[in-house]
Amino acid sequence: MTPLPAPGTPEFEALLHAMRFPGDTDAQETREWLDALATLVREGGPERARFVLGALQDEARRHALAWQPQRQTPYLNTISLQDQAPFPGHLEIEQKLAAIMRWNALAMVVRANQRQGELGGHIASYASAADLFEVGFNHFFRARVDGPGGHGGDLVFFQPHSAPGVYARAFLEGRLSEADLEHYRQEVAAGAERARGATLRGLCSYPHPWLMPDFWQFPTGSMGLGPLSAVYQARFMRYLEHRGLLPAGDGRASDGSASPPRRVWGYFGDGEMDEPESLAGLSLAARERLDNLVFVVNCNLQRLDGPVRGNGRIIDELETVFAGAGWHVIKLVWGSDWDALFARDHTQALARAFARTVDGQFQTFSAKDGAYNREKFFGQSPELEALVNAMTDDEIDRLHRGGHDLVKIHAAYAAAVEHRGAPVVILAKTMKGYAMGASGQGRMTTHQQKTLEGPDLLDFVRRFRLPMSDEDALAQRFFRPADDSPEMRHLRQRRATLGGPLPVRQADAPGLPVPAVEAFGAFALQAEGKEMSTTMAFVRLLSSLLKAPELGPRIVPIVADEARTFGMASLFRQVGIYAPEGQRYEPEDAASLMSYREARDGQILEEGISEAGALASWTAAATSHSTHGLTMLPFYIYYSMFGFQRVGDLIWAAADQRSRGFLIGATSGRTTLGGEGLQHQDGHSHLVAGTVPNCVAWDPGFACELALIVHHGMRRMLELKHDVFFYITVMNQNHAQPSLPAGAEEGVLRGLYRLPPPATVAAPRAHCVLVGSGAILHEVIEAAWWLAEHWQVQAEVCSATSFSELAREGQSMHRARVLGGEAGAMPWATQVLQDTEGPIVAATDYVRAVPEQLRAWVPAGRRFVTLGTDGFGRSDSRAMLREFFEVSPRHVVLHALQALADDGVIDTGVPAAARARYGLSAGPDPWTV
Ligand SMILES: Cc1ncc(C[n+]2csc(CCOP(=O)(O)OP(=O)(O)O)c2C)c(N)n1
Repeated sequence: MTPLPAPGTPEFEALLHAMRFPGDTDAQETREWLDALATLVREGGPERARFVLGALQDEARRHALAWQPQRQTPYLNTISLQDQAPFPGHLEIEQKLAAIMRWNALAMVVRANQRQGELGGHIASYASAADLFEVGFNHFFRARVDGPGGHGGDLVFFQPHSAPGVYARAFLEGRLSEADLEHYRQEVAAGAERARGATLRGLCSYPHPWLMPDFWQFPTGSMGLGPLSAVYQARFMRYLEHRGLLPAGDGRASDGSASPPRRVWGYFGDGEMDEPESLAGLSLAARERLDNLVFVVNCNLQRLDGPVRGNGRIIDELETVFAGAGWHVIKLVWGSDWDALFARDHTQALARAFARTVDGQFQTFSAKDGAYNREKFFGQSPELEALVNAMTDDEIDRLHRGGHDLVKIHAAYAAAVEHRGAPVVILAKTMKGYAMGASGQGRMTTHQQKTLEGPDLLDFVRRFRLPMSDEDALAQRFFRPADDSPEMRHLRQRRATLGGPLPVRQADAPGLPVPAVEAFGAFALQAEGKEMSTTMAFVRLLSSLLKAPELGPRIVPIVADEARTFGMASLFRQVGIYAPEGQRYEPEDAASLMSYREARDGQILEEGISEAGALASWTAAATSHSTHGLTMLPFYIYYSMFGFQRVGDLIWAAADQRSRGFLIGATSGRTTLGGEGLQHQDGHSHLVAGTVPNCVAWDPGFACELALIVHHGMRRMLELKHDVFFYITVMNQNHAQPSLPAGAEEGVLRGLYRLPPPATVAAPRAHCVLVGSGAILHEVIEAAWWLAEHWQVQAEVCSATSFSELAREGQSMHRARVLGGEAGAMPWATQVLQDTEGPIVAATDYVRAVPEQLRAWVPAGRRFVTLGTDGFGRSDSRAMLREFFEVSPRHVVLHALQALADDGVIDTGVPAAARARYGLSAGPDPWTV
């Protein structure tokens, strides 16, 4: 081995240069340029250096060099040792606290699985995230404090599989008991014990506000939704500030006292960043300069099956992606104990070795011991070897990654909160399964590991010097230091300084007064035959509600580039489109009454073509009562096909968060959107909506029904504060709108009511009932006429405003009866239908499974037939589509006659005659073609 030239000698410099710039054809010239830059930095300062580099870049463009600066920086910490903020905490105590959290979290999972092997749970994720969380808890996350000098509280999204760590902290804080921890993932059993008088609660697997409504704020269990939601929460916070509804987050509380700005912190996995939704909000966050947003990506280099980027480096990749989107990137790769190595690394051998090492290899290094690392990593070159000569294998083994070093983490967070003008991402390198011993740390299988062998448990306790007996360690006893111990005092003091414990979900926001329905919906209640579509009626209702004195400003209209489609363009002028920079151009249509008006305090959230973004915005507004203590009321109107089908998982998460607001599925149904065809025609959103427990779904056919339903929803959400949201479908077909029939209100709001008979037959040969909803209600009314005119059959028509609510009520009463509970009255559907006569035909613009929900509640002995639009949509006129799907009046009539014949009330020749008269015959089923 040739000895290295002495540092400082020209030979040494030449060697260094060759290593740094392999392939340099003129080292002398390169050196001159580098020296010039060094002089510029030294004499002109960084600002001047940046300016000159910008000028050079401009010049390079003029020469068409097609050169772009690399987004990727070396695999080193962004914050250098000299720029590192001093650590203000008590390092030793905080390290100990982190170890205790780790221990209790792992004990919780292991014990649950010892009790019942099927419960699952994760140890390795939190083992990697613990230090990242702890620095946040001890130094940054502010809790909500009301009153003068208070603080609105930070919003924190926790990585879902790390939930045990958050429970472990709440245990030390005295917010959860040992019995609670023992019921991790055993919520049902806990409920049973509580019913027997025990005071304990079950702990849900992942963050779920539905299941722990005073604890979790944001559900993150579905990978990708957390990052997207965090962006839109931060954006909604700004929206409220710009609209003057919340004090500005500029460090001043409303009473003028100093108060740090509120922030959104999001902790996400590096594997999770592969989800399209994880990246979907990045541009918006940068475009709107959301410097109230900090992402911490826990780069433990592994996901569930294996390495996130075995053959590459996820930190480099994410740096490029985030920086490209306009975020400020802070790489937190190496811990403090590497600082000494870097200081001695005159040849930059470490940086070069890192540049050669891919994540799959880094994972192996984390799983192996110090001897292996000495041989395989530091053994790569004499310079590297020399760096660790004086270190024992054990010391090499314990070299920290940046995400496990409280001091470095603190410095990264401190820099993040200081940064202005852009959101910040911290890419923190950690080890999956950190300190889980030989069978856990860095192992391919570590994600799903739920047990630790005895020796690993003992190693853990010794490594972190937890004051536990071997017996306690082997029995995985929970550990809680004495109340007056330095650790507990520190823990309490830190959280007290930051406003109290966290996470806490509050639901004490004052409600809002709901105007009387006549005040905003009189035009719909007394429509008297005026022509309009329910979409037009909705826009008119909304426009009127926006003017309501108290409620109006709290309404958040949301669209995803479809405002014109739904006739909402007039709102642009009326309330403006939210744009943090205002309007820096003269809109093309400035002279028009409906001109495109963007404003800093604009009220409409125009999300562009992003249903996921719009839904995330809707959720932020719909949860404002709990996240900001400020009740808001969002209305998001969209093509119904692009709702439950397209962003169903986001709606599920919104439901989990106890969202309150309106989702308006416009142009819904398979046949109201003539021309658009298969991808646009929604025949199933109502089926899915009915599966979301707190979603109340409605399919009104008339404007008067719509007005009542909107009013009812506002009363439930704003006055009664029910944790429900309304899904209402509206159509774009104009109809003569009737006034609300007398006495119909209760029926409209319970899901079914009888309309005044459309036609009366003097001496009917038979009776039947036609049930319709939404668009098909009008076909059914037409069918009632035909039945009277053509076949002397008296048909009664019922409007079903909500099949799912009828079914829910029926099921609830049935269950109570079977289980010997309160018998209750008869289900509403049964009550309404029992006063009618003859077979019942129910037709909708949705798959048959929607009206089928009524079958169980049809009075005994009554024939029940459903018609629907099962199958793929088509492009054609509405009338042709209704023929194709067999929900047109003649099909409804034929099915009613067939049902009467099957009941033996009329002759079987009658339906045959109807087939002949209407030209109907059997072809292939529409749902197969
Ligand atoms: C949408 C979705 N897909 C799949 C999963 C299942 N899943 C849970 S955790 C996980 C791996 C997470 O890896 P990473 O984000 O790197 O986090 P880590 O646990 O490694 O910190 C997967 C695939 C999920 N929860 N959500």
